[in-house]
Amino acid sequence: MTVTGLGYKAWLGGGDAGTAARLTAERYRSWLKRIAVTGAATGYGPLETAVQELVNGLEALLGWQPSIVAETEQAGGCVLVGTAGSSSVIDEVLADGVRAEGYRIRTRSGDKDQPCIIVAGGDERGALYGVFHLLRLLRTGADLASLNIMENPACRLRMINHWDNMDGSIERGYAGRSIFFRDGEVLADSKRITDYARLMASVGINGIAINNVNVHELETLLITERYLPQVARIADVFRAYGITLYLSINYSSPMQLGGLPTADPLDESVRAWWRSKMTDIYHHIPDFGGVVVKADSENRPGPFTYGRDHADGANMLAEALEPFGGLVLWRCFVYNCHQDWRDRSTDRARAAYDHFKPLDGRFKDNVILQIKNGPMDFQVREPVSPLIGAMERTNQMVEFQITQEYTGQQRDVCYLVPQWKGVLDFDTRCSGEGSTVKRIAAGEVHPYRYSGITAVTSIGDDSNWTGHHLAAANLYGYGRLIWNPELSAEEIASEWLMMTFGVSEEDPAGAVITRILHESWHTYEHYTAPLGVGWMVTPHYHYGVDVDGYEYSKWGTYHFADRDGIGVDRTQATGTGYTAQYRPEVGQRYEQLESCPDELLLFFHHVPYTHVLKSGKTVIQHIYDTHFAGVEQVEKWIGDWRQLEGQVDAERHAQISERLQMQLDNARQWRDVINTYFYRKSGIPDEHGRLIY
Ligand code: GCV
Repeated sequence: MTVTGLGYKAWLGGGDAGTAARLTAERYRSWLKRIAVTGAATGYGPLETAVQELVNGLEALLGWQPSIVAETEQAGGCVLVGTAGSSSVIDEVLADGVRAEGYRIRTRSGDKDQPCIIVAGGDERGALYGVFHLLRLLRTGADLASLNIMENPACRLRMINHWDNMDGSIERGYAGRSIFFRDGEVLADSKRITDYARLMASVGINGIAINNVNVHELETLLITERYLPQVARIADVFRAYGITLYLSINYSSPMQLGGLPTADPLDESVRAWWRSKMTDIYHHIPDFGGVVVKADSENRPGPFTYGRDHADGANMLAEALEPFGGLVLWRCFVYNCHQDWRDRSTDRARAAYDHFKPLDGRFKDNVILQIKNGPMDFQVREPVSPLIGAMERTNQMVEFQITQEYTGQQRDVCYLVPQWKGVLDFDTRCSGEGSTVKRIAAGEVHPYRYSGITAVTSIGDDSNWTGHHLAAANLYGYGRLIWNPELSAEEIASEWLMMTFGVSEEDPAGAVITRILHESWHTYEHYTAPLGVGWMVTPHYHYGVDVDGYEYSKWGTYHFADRDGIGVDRTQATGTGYTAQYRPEVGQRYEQLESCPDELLLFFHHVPYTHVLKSGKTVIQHIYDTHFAGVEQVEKWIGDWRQLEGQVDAERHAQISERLQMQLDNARQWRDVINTYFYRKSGIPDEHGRLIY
């Protein structure tokens, strides 16, 4: 398996050849000849890493190795990197406003010919993020003459979840095998882990859970002496990049590992077992972040077995972690996965809110509920989960999915940043107007002790990390967006493009890539499941079309299409009552057909095929039109991409061509199956007489 190439360098070097050709190195030489460092040596690492990254980055971009000088010698032509309290120069630059993990970058123009750039971190992580920012400025060709940038991360917890198993497989992974595990062993010495940590730190990620939330037999052992020493070595690598390591745990570990007859959270022997287990873990990893828990969900063990609830379960772990400052990230993806489609009173969308809302105030303050962005499961279009912001006295974090489980599996392009932005900008009204998801995640709406955002990652050991080269835009974009939710999807794409391909949107190649990215989410939505209904995918695999694949199964994911109409009635008036889980201002918008947005119509309402949308089209004509349009869009991309042969490096050009072709096959199949299915169900022909099989 090759681990070189431009895809491997991703946004930290993939575009450097192009960028270096554009940069006039001389222009930068006067600023970047030397590096001085000042900061408390904590042994923690990120400050040392920051300097190393700067040295390497300058060498790659500008072709020279800056010398490292002591701060006292620091004069012009120098980058001074330091942390709060380490020198008067740094403290003066930090002044007010820079918080933990934040930074300020300022050009000091004292000596005109030999100016100096100061990167002042609120702490070591802040200094590292500041250095990555400076390198980003270079990679995007910015002028350094009068920098005065202050950044603080919006959220405290900025995490990544891996769904990696110890045999090396990745649940919902589409880019090769795990970089952490292989054949039951931990790959503690792999250089890839360092390279991965670099990529993640460069976009501000500060916590990573390395194993799947479905914790199987072998993974249960990760918290034992057999594996903890190796896991600790991964934690060492992460630490140098300011990343805290977390593990997913098996709720029934006291039985499986400890030989206890029960895992009842109120049983004193179980509580003692966890306390002692946490002591062991912290012995190996003194800054262990804590545990991610999927309990009583999709057949995983949990407190329900003992007649206890989620608060009992989470609090028991929280108590054991508390002395060490560890956290419990308790997932809210809990629903009845043994449903009967004929029973219309059970609605999977209601489950998270129904389970957790009544428990508000009962969780300890080192428990954080981890809530998927939508009430179902990462569909191409879903409303925002009504649980987000609904619990005032319980810490929360939002969970996104970068891995494209339901959005094309990194064979189809689907730039997800616009989708995530829609979620973050959504006003829940939970505490009056302006209670947006991004403010809730930032802990600004309710006084959460901990809050933030996490996401299931998309990487594996493929040489380009994400399978599809363009899928790396999602990984980059996720980090940038949760650091600063005010960035636009366009700004993020533009940075990524320049850093990864060394071109801007002005270049022909950049223009095509940008257009494909920005059109991709809607295109994917167009040729797949219409108007928010979701789920018409091949069961289990979740790629490719199967309209009724889940329709009569136990998973609670129905579209209820019949000869008269389609959609799920989730209204209070006649349906499952799900709309009542939102604040009235929001719920009423969805409840009423007139105000429900078209793109979510079938999520909330069952309507006849002849129902007229706000767009003026009938539902059935919308289905036909979008499915034809989606395929045409992909055909257009293929034509545009072909024109770029010779303008994008051959390896990336060929791979993207190949994937676009797969996408076209997928889109055509979806179009034909969906259109035929609904033509047969409704008996209504396409107004434009196009070919429907
Ligand atoms: C890790 C969906 C996915 C599962 C995943 C689960 C979860 O059901 O298909 O692969 O399990 O979500 O988020 O726990």
